[in-house]
Amino acid sequence: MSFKLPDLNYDYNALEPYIDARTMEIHHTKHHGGYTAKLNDAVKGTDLEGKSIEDILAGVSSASAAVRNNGGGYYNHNLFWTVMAPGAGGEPAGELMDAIQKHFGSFAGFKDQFSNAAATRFGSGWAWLVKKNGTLVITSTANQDNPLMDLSEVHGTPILGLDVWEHAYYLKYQNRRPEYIEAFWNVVNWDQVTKLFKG
Ligand code: MN3
Repeated sequence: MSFKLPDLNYDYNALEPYIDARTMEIHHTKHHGGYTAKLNDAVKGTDLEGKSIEDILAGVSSASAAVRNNGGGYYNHNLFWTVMAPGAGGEPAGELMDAIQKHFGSFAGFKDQFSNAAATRFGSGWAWLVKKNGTLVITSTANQDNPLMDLSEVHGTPILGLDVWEHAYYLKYQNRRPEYIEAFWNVVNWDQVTKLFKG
């Protein structure tokens, strides 16, 4: 049993004009594909072989840097592709919206805080909306770390993630990360985020 690069639920051009097809194709096939292959190499022949990615990340502090970086990269992109969809965006409803309003004051307040976490993450990393002990928390991590990792400052279940590595936006937005972040809100798949929130 080895980790497999998942197919996307939509075409590479489906998130245009917000995220361009060329970026999506390279990001999925080369970057995510690379993390997947390197993760398989890194666990091969070790006691991590055959474990779920969640189990590996939960104990990643005692694993190699290759497992941390590529295991994080594998998991993070699996999540990322599913929390975006064509014709999505807008606002969540129901329980998730109630929780967002409760913890962040308003949906606009939540968006501001999340966007700020994404914009101010220095260098490469991710912004996250995390479910933690029945509350919602916004955080960001460096490189391919994530809140499932035992070494993460904020530990919990990520339900929305935004990749702010330059490879995620540079072809279309160059150095304009805030424009990419603003565009992201047009493709957020709130149905999937709600599913993860309830799960
Ligand atoms: Mn990436």
